[in-house]
Amino acid sequence: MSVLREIIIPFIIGILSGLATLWIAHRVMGLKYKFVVPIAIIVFLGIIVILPIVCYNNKPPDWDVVLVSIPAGEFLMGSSLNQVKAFIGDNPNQTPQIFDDETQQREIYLDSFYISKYEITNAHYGIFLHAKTMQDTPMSLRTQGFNLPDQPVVGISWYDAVAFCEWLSDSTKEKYSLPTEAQWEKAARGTDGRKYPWGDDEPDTNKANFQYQHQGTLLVGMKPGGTNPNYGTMDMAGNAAEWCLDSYDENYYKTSRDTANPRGPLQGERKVVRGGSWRDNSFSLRCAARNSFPPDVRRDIIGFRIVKLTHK
Ligand SMILES: [Ca+2]
Repeated sequence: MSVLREIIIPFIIGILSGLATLWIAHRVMGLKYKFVVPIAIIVFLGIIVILPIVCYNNKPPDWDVVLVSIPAGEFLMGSSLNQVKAFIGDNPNQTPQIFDDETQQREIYLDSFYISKYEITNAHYGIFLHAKTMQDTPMSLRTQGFNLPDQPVVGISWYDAVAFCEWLSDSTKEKYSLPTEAQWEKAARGTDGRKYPWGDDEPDTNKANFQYQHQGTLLVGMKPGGTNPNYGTMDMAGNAAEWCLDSYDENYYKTSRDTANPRGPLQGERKVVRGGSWRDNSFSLRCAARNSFPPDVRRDIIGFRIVKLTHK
């Protein structure tokens, strides 16, 4: 909250407007004080209440989030059994069961949408905090090593991320949201069911911030080798893991019959988190890998990105 612009400036303008009203009504129009004073008070109160709402709260933010377009059409969602066999290979630590929630693979249609090219940053979240004074300051804005403006915001709950999208929608009169699990997966892997955003090669230091390569997040967009070549999305693998809109159901990929714009279960104790983080190994960075957390947790590994819907 800005005391200057939401209290002091409206107060000064209110006083001046009230005095001007008093002077015009009494000296110019010749009205008696018993009529003029209540009018001046009403003008003063109206200014200090209405001015912050009209001039500030509904003002679209100074917004620089880069959005990329994801065209309408089908994509391969989930992992096929052949892919799972290939993933396991000769690794004795991996069994088919650990891939259970991401099989089976199916073709899914999505309407077109926009998604943020990068994770939402501390700078973006700071604009939101400035407007929404009841929101808690997240861990990444309080902690050295995480608090640069262009690092992703982390340490925010699913509810915080949803509140951010609702505020942005109100401010811009556009429809913003967290990505559904299907939107996130298509934006990460394109249409051909690849393993990682860039293809099937294993991640390295040019492609992703992962597996404690750094002791925290990096500025967004620092891993050009990890760019999705179809859409230009970056950091879909690693850096901050990302909240999705959907509730998590471990059987959803097996049981769902939705083949167009799936939304996941409406109820659930956990929300989907995708993409892996700076702490995770390559297993969690795969585009089809599914993770989940209770919606109220705030972890230093979880941030989010946003989608803008092209239809209301
Ligand atoms: Ca990420």
